[in-house]
Amino acid sequence: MRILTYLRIMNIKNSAEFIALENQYGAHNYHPLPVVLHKGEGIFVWDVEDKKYFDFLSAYSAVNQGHCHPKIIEALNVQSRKLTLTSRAFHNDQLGPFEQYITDLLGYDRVLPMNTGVEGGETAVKLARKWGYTVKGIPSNQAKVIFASGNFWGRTIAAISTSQDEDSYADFGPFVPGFEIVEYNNIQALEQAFQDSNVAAFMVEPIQGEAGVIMPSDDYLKQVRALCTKYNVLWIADEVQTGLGRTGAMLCCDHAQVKPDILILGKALGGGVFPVSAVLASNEVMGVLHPGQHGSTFGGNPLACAVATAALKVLVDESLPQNASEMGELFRKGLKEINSPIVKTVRGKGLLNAIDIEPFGNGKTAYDVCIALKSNGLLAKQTHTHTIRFAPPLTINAGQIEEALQIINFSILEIAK
Ligand code: IF1
Repeated sequence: MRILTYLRIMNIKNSAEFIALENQYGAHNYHPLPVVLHKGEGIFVWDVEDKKYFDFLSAYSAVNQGHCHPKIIEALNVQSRKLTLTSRAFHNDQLGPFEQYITDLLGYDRVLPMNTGVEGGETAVKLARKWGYTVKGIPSNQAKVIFASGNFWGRTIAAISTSQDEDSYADFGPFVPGFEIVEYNNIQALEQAFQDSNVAAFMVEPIQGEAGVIMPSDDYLKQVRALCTKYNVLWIADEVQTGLGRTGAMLCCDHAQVKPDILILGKALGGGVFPVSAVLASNEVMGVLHPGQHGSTFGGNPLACAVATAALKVLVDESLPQNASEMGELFRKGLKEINSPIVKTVRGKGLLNAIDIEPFGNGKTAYDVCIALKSNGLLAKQTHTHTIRFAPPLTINAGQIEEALQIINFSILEIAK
């Protein structure tokens, strides 16, 4: 029976059959676009019928360096033949050099490697609480962490405890206490919340991704920095999505020339290969953790360290933050030239961009635009009903931007008919 099933799977060739398998045997926790991919190279992916697409999602910014970047795959191959996992019960010869490289590159004293982005967030919250008790002097179990409205930082119980999106949190309670929400981009509300001396930290994305590429006012991050310093509150920046070149600087916070106390990275740190996340902080903050108080079986494994080091070096060696900045300008200029009343707004920074679509008279939504884009050879994903995110790999060049703009232009005009 098992062999028969195997043969059946081996014989399956077309997209519809792969989709049917997922529908029958998988959990229905996603609603993907109906495309089945089997190959990726640079900014392109191919479906099982070998149709080629521009990838304008980049696995939610996890593939900033482009699909199967040769240097990252080389690092993966070389290390995977030598040593892949030791656990942190022993040292390995990849962890130290990775830690040195990433802290030097980003200007932090110490790093704590984890795996997924949400584990990075959990780590940051634990660090902040412990710092709150052992350094700031918050009474036991009274620490508060403040989050911005519209935040998204993953799917764990702690992460959904700060969510205001019903799909994310409904029917998953009870939730983690000690969290509070203040309005994003509202500095007065933040200062109000900081009046409570039990506040240990404020966690915020410099640009909110899932919320729809929502950018704060120009001085917001500078003011957040100043307020956190004034009230002795740790500022945690969730740069899981915005970090590592995506917005046209190595970190999105670099645009405002401010440095968070705790920095969370994920996604592109794994070079599009597998999950690697990291939390960076000062000696004072990271120093609150002692052996046995936090960790993970896979965090800091030699394969991850080799891949992450290669992933960072590609960003630096190929000046991808700079390219993202230039290509982003070009791309938004082109989007703004699309001559259609249904494109309501164009916004973004670097290659993290979005457009809002005017609700159609014909009942069509951003999802329908994504379907049209797909049939014309470009993959993008809607967020909420009327927003489409455009975030290609940072290796894209000007000619490819122009070509992609033509597809977007054509698809929007087509669907608005
Ligand atoms: C899903 C969106 C993106 C993140 C920020 C932490 C995490 C994420 C700022 C957690 C993850 C994801 C997860 C993915 C969809 C996705 C997403 F559509 F929800 F909005 F990227 F834009 N902080 N974002 O954006 O990282 O644990 O997943 O590694 O399906 O949940 P993770």
